Amino acid sequence: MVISARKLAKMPDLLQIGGITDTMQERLAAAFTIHQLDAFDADKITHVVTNGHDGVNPDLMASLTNLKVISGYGVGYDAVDANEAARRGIIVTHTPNVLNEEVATTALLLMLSCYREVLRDDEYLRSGEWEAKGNAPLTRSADNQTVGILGLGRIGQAIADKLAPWNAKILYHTRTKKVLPYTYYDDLTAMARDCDVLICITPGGPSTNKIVNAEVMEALGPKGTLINVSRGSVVDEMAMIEALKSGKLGWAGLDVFEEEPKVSQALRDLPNTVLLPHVGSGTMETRAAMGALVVDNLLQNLKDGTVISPVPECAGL
Ligand code: A2R
Repeated sequence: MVISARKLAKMPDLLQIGGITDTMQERLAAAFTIHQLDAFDADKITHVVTNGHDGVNPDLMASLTNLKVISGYGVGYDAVDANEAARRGIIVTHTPNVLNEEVATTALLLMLSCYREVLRDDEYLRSGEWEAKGNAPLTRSADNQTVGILGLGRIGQAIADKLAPWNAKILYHTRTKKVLPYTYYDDLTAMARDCDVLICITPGGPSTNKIVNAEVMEALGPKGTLINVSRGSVVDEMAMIEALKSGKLGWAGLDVFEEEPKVSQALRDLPNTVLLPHVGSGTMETRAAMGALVVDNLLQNLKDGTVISPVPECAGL
């Protein structure tokens, strides 16, 4: 199809921050003129596509005087100041729900890998130790554990559901008690003391910054397992490394880190960790669903000024 220069000139201007998939690119290119960060006219940009890691920094947001929508690829939006966006009349969107099951699977994958020492035993076989030394050392059973979930929202509830076949007893800590058949703790340290596994799945940002601190990790204890599939900022990483080194904390399964993609050598050197490169939602199926929602939000906004999945701060716009 030949698109006339006149039609191209009329297409609204979209600023792309970070990578997008080919399918997203194709759908967006049919409706927008797409600009990259190294060459764009700030006054022309009406829409932005970004991701949970890059977001939109405050200076950039302030410079985009005609911005209407920031469409984010991911459920977490702590890299965008959503309150400031709402104040400026900019709608921020994200991709809730479509990734619940995948991130929950990642949490289970990390928990089971810690309990059953999957990495150690894989290495035991590959290195020839099985043949040389005989059977691998025994591991711990992941059945019948008490699991504390920090943040029992959409994903937290999917994690609780997925734990049912392991006969887990579910505890949770949130700021407000939910109407759910699980045991509520208004104190995170008290919950950590009472559980075998602590799974973090709150949003990032100031209210959760380092709430999993040394005290919480010591309460979880030498036999305890910490799983983080939320944001690196939720856990005090230095304190975690010390606790894992000294044996005050037993194991950690981590998908997120304080300074991604940099991961401290100290953490990499620890044998009692399972580390993933932030792939909680990273399957082809789930990323396709997230990408579709990112584009649908932008296209719907072009059509009628609304969006499908605004973040709560922008829901009234
Ligand atoms: O505190 P509440 O009652 O608003 O419950 C929310 C909880 N939460 C917190 N819990 C303890 N201390 C806090 N400061 C705090 N802030 C929020 O986290 C709620 O139960 C949960 C968040 O649930 P949703 O909003 O449904 O988020 P979703 O889709 O489960 O995703 C959670 C996060 C994302 O923001 C990404 O950072 C990550 O998972 O992928």
